[in-house]
Amino acid sequence: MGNKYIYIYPTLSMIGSMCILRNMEASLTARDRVGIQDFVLLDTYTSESAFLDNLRKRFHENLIYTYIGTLLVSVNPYKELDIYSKKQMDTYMGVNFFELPPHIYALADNVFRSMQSEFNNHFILISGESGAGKTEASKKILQFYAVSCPSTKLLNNVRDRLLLSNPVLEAFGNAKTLKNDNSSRFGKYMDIQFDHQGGAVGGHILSYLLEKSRVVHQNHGERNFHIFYQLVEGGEEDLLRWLGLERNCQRYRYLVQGDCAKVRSINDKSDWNTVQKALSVIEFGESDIEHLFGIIASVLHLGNIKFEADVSPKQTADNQEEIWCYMCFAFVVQLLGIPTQVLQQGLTHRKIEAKTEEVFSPFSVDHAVYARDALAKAIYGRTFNWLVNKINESLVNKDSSRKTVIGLLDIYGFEVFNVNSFEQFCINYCNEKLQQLFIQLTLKSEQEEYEMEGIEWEPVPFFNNKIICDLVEEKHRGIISLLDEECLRPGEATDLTFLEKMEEKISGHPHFVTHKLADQKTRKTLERGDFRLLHYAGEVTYCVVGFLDKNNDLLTSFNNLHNYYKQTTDTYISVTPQVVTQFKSSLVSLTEILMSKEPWYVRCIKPNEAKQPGRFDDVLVRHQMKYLGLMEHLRVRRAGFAYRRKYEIFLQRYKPLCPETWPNWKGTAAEGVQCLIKHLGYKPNEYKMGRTKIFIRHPSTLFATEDAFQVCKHKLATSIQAKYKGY
Ligand code: AD9
Ligand code: MG
Repeated sequence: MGNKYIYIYPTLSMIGSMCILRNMEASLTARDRVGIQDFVLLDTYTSESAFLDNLRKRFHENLIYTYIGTLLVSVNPYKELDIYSKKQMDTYMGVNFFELPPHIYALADNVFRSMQSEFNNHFILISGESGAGKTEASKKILQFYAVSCPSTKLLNNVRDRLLLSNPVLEAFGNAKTLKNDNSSRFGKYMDIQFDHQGGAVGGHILSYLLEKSRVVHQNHGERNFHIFYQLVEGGEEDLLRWLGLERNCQRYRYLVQGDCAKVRSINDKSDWNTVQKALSVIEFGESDIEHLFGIIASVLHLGNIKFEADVSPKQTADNQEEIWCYMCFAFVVQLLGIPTQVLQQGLTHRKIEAKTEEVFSPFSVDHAVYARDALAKAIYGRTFNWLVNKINESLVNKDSSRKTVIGLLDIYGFEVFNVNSFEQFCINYCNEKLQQLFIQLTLKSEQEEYEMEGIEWEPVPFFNNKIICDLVEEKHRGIISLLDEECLRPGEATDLTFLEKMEEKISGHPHFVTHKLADQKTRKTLERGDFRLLHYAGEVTYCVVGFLDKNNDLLTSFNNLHNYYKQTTDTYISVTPQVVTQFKSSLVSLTEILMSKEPWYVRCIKPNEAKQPGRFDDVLVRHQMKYLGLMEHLRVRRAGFAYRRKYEIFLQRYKPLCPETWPNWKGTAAEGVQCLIKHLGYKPNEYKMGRTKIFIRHPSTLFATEDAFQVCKHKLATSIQAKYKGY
């Protein structure tokens, strides 16, 4: 049995032989059916239609993931796929990125191994519009780390807290919107800290601009934050009694504005149980939990307080409705621990500080409602911040040894509704900033890679959305500055004066449209109180009503309310007031945090607006491909070379194709690759040898090599079988 394994060493020219052709045809047919798993290898890579075809083909085969190099494109399947099991995780652990079909686990694993080998910090930016699957993707990544990282009792503790912070934050920060039944109404950046051995030893969460206005108002078909419904539906009898709540969402004004307290895809009762378990694991003591829900209940009670024209609440109630209102008021007093007198006056009067005395002037009914809602929003917003801090405390790693981190960024996606307000303005501005970061980092890193490897490249033209970021945030001239200026003129400025100011200062900007210019720039008319921004992801018309109020910290305009806020000893809500326009600076610091780390991207795509499986809307997807910059990213990746791989990895895979490199190559990996490709007959203009990597210009060269490898592998397996048959 001294025979060597019998198989051929094919060269590229031999690929024309019938046998290999048949194999190529087989793999081409497969490629035809399931598409190509890396867009970089598309022959017609500049064609949007080819890109779309590939994405659609794969989607219909339940292949929701596709690469553009190391960027992962994910299409929301809107159904459970059997691809997230422990077995699947094991399959992807420690395997080279391109060896298995594209998967979010492959990306997670690759990031983890890069961090381990380079001992540096990384982040994964997950983007896409509302409902595209960002939050699900970030959970899948976290779950992968939870399973794949080393485990000890101590580490399991951290792992459980990291995982369970999700249901808690989602309960308090997510809500059903028209776009998504579990829409994130806050931005989240989470650092997972790893020790030298790769164990997850801690974490930290930064939250961004919670959409507080949802607490008091929801559009038709939308809900308040999940936690309110969970409490009313799932809270234990004793707890509800103590909080003075009825088990009926219809009884609470803040829960029924959108007229859809019940949602088919959501089980509030079982979600309540999940949140309770999670809170106990994240070290929330009993008194913390009681207090937390005391505040949540007080918000519900606040919403039911009504006001009459004589403004001050009456001392006696004469019908069921009024009794109910009085009870709610009494529960707010009790649960928040604010004296009756202070709360009553705070909700109904403005305090005017005269020289020697304090004068209280009564609010109109509208004003009182406004003050009530302002208080509810402020309480909820501060409670949310407290919750994030509390989770962070439980994730702190006390060991001071050096750690590396993987950051996960899951921020609300680009949003366009029929009516768009300040919230959408902030969310869409945030998405502009992230797109800007993506542009800087992808172009920068690509350029750096070519430079580092000593390879010449041609820059690719692309739309740089910096112009829109500047329009929003530029000092003195930008929309945020103009808004801030108006907010500093209380009594004089209104939403309309803000609009006029924008018309005066920025109407010449190519991405800004007011009703005067609507026909010329976008050929669509606008209402008087609207302005339109031409975002990188599409046009959005904003209704200016409420911009000033929402940008101000509402509570400060009611100074006596503000004062008792400060008076209250309740540590859960007496945190320094936060101004909404701080968002801008928090985004700037987020950008700095991210710029210091190695970037990875998941681009999520929503296949249809109906949230249904199996439906792939070409127009909708094409639009997302465009604004997510996928074609541009692909062009940049392909600008010079379709494929690049470290010498070691390339050699390891393809060395059976050459007698000199198989089974072992004695020289350096670069020399081995040189020898291998010479044998395969690569032409000089088809490839470049960088310092650490080989760069291949056209995908067809790589396909041919890969197909040859498959034939070779098959022959090798057959010859081994033949060998052992002899025994
Ligand atoms: V928003 O900007 O927070 O409004 P996301 O986060 O992009 O949005 P999310 O991850 O919440 O969207 O996904 C929306 C819904 O799509 C989920 O609730 C799931 O029902 C569905 N989804 C998303 N990704 C997957 C998946 N990989 N497998 C199955 C999925 N269903
Ligand atoms: Mg989300």
